[in-house]
Amino acid sequence: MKVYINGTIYDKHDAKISVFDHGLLYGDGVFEGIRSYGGKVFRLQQHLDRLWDSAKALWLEIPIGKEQMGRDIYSMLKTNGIDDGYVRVVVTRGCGTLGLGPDRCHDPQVIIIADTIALYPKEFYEKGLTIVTVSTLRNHPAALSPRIKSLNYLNNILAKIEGIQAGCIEALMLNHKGEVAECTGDNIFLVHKGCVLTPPNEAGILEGITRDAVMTLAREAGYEMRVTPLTKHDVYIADECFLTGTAAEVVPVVKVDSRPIGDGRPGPVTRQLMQRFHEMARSEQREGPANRGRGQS
Ligand code: PXG
Repeated sequence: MKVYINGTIYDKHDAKISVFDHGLLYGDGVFEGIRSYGGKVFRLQQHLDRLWDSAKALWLEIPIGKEQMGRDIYSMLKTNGIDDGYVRVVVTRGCGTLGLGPDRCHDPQVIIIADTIALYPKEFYEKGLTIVTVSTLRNHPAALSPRIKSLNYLNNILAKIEGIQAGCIEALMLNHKGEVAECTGDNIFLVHKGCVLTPPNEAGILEGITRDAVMTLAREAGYEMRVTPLTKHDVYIADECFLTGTAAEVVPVVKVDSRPIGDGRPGPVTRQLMQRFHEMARSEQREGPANRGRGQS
């Protein structure tokens, strides 16, 4: 496997970054996790836009343009012979002094890793996940906005640890107001009385690209799609619950905090949207996303 660092291609074992890089010293940098289906990168432009927005929020200038980055992502998929896979793009602040100062760093590192992705076991998609609400609150947006996909994921990792200790693969995080925010690496949706519900950006979440795609699909399928603040109460009384994310795609949740959601099995709306998401990924692979109502959220 080959890895890209600043335009140079290295063998996996030779792809190395300095111990003085502020990405390592401070988690100072940004990243994206992107899927490719049949050799076509899913929602490439949206991922690039989010990466550039995250970097801008951190006063970090990405040393190449979006078009170049897009070409380099495709070329790394080709180099590694991957059609259905996962691309991790990382931009670090680069080397500086041992002090915090981002202004002392002048050599940001752009890393592209194109790999295959280990899917969640099939039974999760058939039987649904069990998750718990954890005590670690999602970052306060005024402290470190969850809209920034930064290399500092400790907030999510602390929540994930709580989830693991409770025997769960995902964990539900609330925000500082006690509202439902998102899971550690996935956005959350509920289905209640035929409406599809998901928390708004103001709840302090990553604006997920899978979430955006699924909101479009829910509207296209004729459901009322409500982007609205949600509480644990809404989760407990929901008919269905599911998560969305680049890694997970669309995955049902059947139990939250030991309470069965609905009848405790993946519901019909969830199954329909899972199906439509796979069709969308396959069709965009052929046609591109141009006519699919992007940006409706
Ligand atoms: N919330 C958070 C906090 C995330 O990190 C999502 C929501 C879903 O966003 P997208 O754009 O992917 O629909 C994420 C994304 C991993 C992994 O290795 C996690 C993500 C993406 C890729 C890989 O666990 N999280």
